[in-house]
Amino acid sequence: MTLLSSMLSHRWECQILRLHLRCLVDAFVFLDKNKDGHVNKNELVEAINETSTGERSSGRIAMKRFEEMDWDKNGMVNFKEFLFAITQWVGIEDDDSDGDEGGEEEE
Ligand SMILES: [Ca+2]
Ligand SMILES: [Ca+2]
Repeated sequence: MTLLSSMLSHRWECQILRLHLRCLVDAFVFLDKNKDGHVNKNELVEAINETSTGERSSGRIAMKRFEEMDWDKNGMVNFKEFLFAITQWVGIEDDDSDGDEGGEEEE
């Protein structure tokens, strides 16, 4: 019984995760206008123009977001960078665990 319920909840989590992933993939595909697997600034601006109602600030915010996403600063955001940035913003991984032990950075 407990096994079953944990299995069910695990399945449920997978389902949610899959939904999230799907959303993220959809979002990325939406941004990647020429479908080369990277989102550049122009594509981001284009996407913003499509979605926003012509507010100037949204473009600036988008640029800031872009800089945040583009970890290796090559002017393009690939899906990995995109995914990583989203998880950072949403805080999927370690949300406020106190203590400063986790200062590892992989390079
Ligand atoms: Ca592209
Ligand atoms: Ca990049």
